[in-house]
Amino acid sequence: MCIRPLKIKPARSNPHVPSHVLPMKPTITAFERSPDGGKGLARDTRVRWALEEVGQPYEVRLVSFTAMKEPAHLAIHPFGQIPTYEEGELALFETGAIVLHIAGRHAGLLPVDANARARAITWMFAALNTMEPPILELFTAAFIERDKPWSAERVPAVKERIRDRLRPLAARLGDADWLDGTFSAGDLIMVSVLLRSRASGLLDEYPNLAAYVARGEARPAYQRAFAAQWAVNTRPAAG
Ligand code: GTB
Repeated sequence: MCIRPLKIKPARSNPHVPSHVLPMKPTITAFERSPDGGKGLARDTRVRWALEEVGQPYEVRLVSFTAMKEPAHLAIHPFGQIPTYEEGELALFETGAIVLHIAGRHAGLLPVDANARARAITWMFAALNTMEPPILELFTAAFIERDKPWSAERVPAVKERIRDRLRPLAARLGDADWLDGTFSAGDLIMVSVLLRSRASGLLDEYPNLAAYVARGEARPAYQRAFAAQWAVNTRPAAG
């Protein structure tokens, strides 16, 4: 049987490809094996999610912890981390910048109204600058430094600092579905950041935030992003 290569029409003339799809597929990097075994907590998931929300196909280059610290990767990511984003001549790192770039290039993640757009971007910054630091601090205190003598004393204090952030966020969200009207890149980053706090049990202390995160996870685009990283992280090890 002769299998002919599938000819894909350029995005503009193919009625099945949205007109905002980029002519060149962007490539992101992700862990060859995430330490979380596919729970979706590594930060490539939020970039995959953004790309899925806007219907932009993408390629993934998997990198090992060793490769991340080598010159080829350091040329793209000065801190030797994942994820990165390459699109033609453009190479980006930092998930906030990457998601903002995707949201700027495509419809669907930022409102058209200038003020609403600015507010959505504000929520992205709030997630990354105000919510994420204490959540990461807990990970450091409870896991990375769990054998240190200060860990037991430090964990409750850090948990309290997280509550100090979750409480006002829960109050602001109230019974709304999303932080400022319709779902935006602000919600995408916020949900992604809050997911990292779920294992601690703190998120469940704020039922509206737990429901907010569940709403984010239930979005078909999130499901596709999660499934894609799950497939990578649960595939059999190469023999
Ligand atoms: N501020 C940067 C961004 O938002 O892009 C942070 C990027 C970052 O921390 N990348 C991590 C990384 O490359 C992966 S996501 N680490 C390797 C290194 O620094 O050498 C962080 C992460 C890792 C593991 C889990 N986990 O196993 O649950 C969750 C999140």
